[in-house]
Amino acid sequence: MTISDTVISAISTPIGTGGIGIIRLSGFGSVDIASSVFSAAGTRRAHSPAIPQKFESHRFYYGHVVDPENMHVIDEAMLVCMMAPRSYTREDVVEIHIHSGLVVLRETLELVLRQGARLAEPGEFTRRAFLNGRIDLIHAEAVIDLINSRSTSALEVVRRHLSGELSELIENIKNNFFKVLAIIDAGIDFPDEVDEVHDVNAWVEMLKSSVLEPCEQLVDGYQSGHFLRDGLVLAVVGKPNVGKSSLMNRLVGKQKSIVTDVPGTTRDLIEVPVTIEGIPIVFCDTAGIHPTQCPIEIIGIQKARECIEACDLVLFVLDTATGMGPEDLEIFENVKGKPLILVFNKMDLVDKPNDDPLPDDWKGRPRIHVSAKYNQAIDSLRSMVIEFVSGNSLSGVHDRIIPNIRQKLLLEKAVSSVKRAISGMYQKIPHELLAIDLNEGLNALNEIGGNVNRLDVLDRIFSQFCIGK
Ligand SMILES: Nc1nc2c(ncn2[C@@H]2O[C@H](COP(=O)(O)OP(=O)(O)O)[C@@H](O)[C@H]2O)c(=O)[nH]1
Ligand SMILES: [Mg+2]
Repeated sequence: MTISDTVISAISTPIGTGGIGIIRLSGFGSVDIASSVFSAAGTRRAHSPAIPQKFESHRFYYGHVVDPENMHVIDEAMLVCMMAPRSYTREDVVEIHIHSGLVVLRETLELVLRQGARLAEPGEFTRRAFLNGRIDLIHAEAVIDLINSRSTSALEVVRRHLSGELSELIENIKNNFFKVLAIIDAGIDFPDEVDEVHDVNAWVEMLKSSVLEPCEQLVDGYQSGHFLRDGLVLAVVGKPNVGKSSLMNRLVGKQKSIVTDVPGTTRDLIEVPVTIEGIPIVFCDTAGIHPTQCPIEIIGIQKARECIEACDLVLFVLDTATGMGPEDLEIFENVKGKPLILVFNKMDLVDKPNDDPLPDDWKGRPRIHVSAKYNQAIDSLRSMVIEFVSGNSLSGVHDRIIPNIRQKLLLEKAVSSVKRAISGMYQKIPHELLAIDLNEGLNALNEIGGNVNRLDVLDRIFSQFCIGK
């Protein structure tokens, strides 16, 4: 059962120096194409390309990649065929393992393309696996995450998705949903036998506990834990010259941002991804926020505001020496809706950090005095960041399923449809109208697992892959 008769091919290993590189082919006819450029050792084919070869499925053959036009040997190789449906794509798949030099890899790929294969698009192998029903969309997305995982905690999350736990959970919720829908449908078809939604409370209870709450828990899982997978985005924010760039450089352990005593040095957003204690964190150094006429700074400040909007945690940097000013108060208005740590920098300039009372709405925020320049209390600040992540998500990462953003949006859609249906039940709206809301919720859940009719959605998902996967 193939979706397409075209054979696709790509280099499936990263380009660079390494022991081996793999060219992968998938589709009906891939064995013939591979066979035309490969000669198994110890056979007479090495001298005559016309002699046919047979390969057993799932068995490695040693031989050479040979250009059939001139019998020129390109490299030593191992070849393995995985015949449909026992393969990654459920189609006939062939892998040719050769040395990983870019030249031999390209030459071999070129040969394969000349023999009739087409260059695979990013994610096309996995897309075929999905379209051939070998994996659902949740699994396909977990493969992307696995490839992109930058930390052990992210990997842990992904493993659970790969093992099908999220798919199972969604299936369960859907089954519960079906039960409720079946009864409501019965109400539509046989209105006399099912005397309306008799016990509204019982139905609401059932919808709440078996559909609404599990969906909401998954949405919560995203809110509090998505940065385990996507990385925590941390914005370093403050007015010019308070030491934001110095602080970021300290935290990431590299001189990534330019530091000078000229206010307005950082004009662009500078993003540095690092992994701290297994957690991926993207530090963003931002332009100092203040009133300015400079057009470059204005763009930088706009980017800083967007970064604040999108980030998970703000380090709001203040100058201990000069104290809090009206500009700081104004910046606070921009960041107060976010989880934040107040970082009083330049503590080296004062004998004793001043303990002036903070404005009321600043109170209760975690705060710390540091010196970015002299590396004082930076480790404590780093611990506060880790603590923030831990408090939010690390506890129980092993028994947590964390959906991705696409899945979360669909879960939210399901939640709001079910809520609408519940309020409709209380208002005793007609069954037909209830069924519309419930069906909408069910469709959203279906879409999570891959019941997606829209090509653009699939294109977007699979384009996140690299070529060769
Ligand atoms: N004394 C002292 N100076 C600092 C400290 N952190 C930064 N600076 C200085 O403050 C100036 C502005 O620093 P920078 O990191 O560029 O600030 P930004 O504009 O907020 O990014 C530079 O001259 C830094 O050397 C600190 O902890 N103590
Ligand atoms: Mg700066």
